[in-house]
Order: sequence, then structure tokens, then C-alpha cells
Amino acid sequence: MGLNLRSQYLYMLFNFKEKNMFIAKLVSVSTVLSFLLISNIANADNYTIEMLNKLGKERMVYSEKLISIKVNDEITWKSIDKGHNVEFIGMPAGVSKYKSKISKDAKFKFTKPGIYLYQCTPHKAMGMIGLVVVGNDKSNLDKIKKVKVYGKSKKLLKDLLKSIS
Ligand SMILES: [Cu+2]
Repeated sequence: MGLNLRSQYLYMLFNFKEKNMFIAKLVSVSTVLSFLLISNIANADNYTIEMLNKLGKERMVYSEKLISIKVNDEITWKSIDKGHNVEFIGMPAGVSKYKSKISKDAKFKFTKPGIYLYQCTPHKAMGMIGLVVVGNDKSNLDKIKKVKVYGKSKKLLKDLLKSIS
């Protein structure tokens, strides 16, 4: 009887240790995971592009027409002057169209590599376009070349694409 009780106690003790080990493992795994998550967030950058009526001699422009960023970086387009927006017209496969509201700040997180082409809907014929190259991936360059742009944006797009290819 005494022996039985003793072995039961040992069993309980063992069980307790096992559980603690499991919890300890769980804690260390989640610590590593959250560290990875935090360092990943810390590595993602956010860029700001201004939507402007005037920049030097140019009218109706994004402050940066061409920008190269990493996968998971974000861009915020600031509505400095009213009347502008961001409308994606060429993206890597699998990325859905993005169109922001006019006169509002816009934000997009680029989770897929490739070239993105966007325009300002009201000023698309005035050369108000922009390119984003994500992860230095230019595999959809030929597709971007075929995207229809208007007026002044035609030559500008050609020049921009030439500068990255
Ligand atoms: Cu505009």
C-alpha cells in the first residue's frame, strides 16, 4: 500500500515536470516567434510620396515618380494639394487593383515583388503617373510597357521604363 502511494506520488511529480517542460518550450518558441515578427516589422520601411499641384516647373506631380522598395514596405501618398489620388493600372500578377479616394491620403503595403504603375485619375493625361519597383523584380516589365497611358504620360512612362531596364 505504502509503495503504491509512493509510486503514485512519483508519477504525479514526473507528470508535473513534463507539463512544466512543455510550458517552458512553448514560452521559448513563442518568444522566438514574436522576436522574428517584431524584427520583420522593424525591417519594413514606410515611404512618403507627396501629391502636388506644383513641384519646380512641373504641374500635377507625385514628388517621386520612381521608387525602389523592398517586399513588405509601405508607401503613403500624402494629399498635400487637393484633387489627387492613386490608381493602380499595372501590377504583378495576383495583385488586385487599388484605387484611392481623391483628396485623401493613400497607403499601400507591397507584399508582392514586381513593377507597379499607377496614375492620378483626374490628371492621368498630364503626366501624373508613378512607378514602384518592389524587391528589384522587373519580370513584369513587358506587361507594364503595354499598359495604356494618356497624353503626356506616354513619353514619361517610356522614359521611366528606360531608366530601370
Ligand atoms: Cu492629380
